[in-house]
Amino acid sequence: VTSRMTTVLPEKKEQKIVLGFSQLGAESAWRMANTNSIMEAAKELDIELHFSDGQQKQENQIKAIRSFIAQKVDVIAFSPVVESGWEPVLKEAKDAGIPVIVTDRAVDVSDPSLYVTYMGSDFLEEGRKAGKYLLDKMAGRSGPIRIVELQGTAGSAPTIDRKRGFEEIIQQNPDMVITKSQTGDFTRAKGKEIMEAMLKSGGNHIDVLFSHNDDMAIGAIQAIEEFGLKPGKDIIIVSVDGGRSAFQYMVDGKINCIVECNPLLGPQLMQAVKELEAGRILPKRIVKSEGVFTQEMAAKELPNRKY
Ligand code: GYE
Repeated sequence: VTSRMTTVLPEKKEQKIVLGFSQLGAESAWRMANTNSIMEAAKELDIELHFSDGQQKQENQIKAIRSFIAQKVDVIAFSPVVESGWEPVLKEAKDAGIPVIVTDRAVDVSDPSLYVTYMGSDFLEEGRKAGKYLLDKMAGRSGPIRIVELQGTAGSAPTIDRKRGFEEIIQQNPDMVITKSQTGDFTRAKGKEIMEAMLKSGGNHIDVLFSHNDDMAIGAIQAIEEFGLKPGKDIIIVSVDGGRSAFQYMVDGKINCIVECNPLLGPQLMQAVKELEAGRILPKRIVKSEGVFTQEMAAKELPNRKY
């Protein structure tokens, strides 16, 4: 009887790969595009995605990763809100034999075997690109050039590296000084709030705003306009990311330069998941290649922006 039963059963179905993904939050246009890209790519490649939003809190992400381990998913991927503090939970994943892919933001761990690959942008280079633009833009201008900086989330890889890369380059012009630097947590609301405070304590002494992302730049633009100054003219604005709405601000002359950071990591991530499951070894670092856009190119590039 048993043998007859097996012959009528359907062919053994291919098991879907299960991916647990811990997203860090929903703080920016970049992040929303990143999440959509991951969800769409999973669907397209028929990967079962268990998605969790950490709401910009490391403890939530650690909980999510622990629950993926308990669920025995095939692969775990995550975008770490901050760089440090991941060793214990990554060790738990390793002990459970579940490979971990780090995506978008980097982790700072002493044991590199705790993850299989890190896939994302070169934030240090992004900071340098912003600095280089400013060096050229301000060449020949005398006197102090006073820069205010809106930093992203404290302790996050893009904040640490964009700041470092930017400072490394602007040092070449001793007239350039960062007069104020504060975190706006990568959000529009905080960008506005902090820019308002900076303007109140010395608005006419700000020449440049370097914002670690578009959302904070857009918030700051609102504050600058309400203060009665012209963004892009009275205050030169350099931002990072390159989403559609920021591009529109650049077309309108309110942002001077955007250093691109590409959030569309989904296809590459799912590709890596499939390769891992097929037993291949991945390169330890996969870098996204990105450009720099200025006002002169803004109108032409706008229709190409995917988010
Ligand atoms: O620049 C910012 C987002 O981690 C590269 O996070 C990402 C950054 C991006 O909130 O807009």
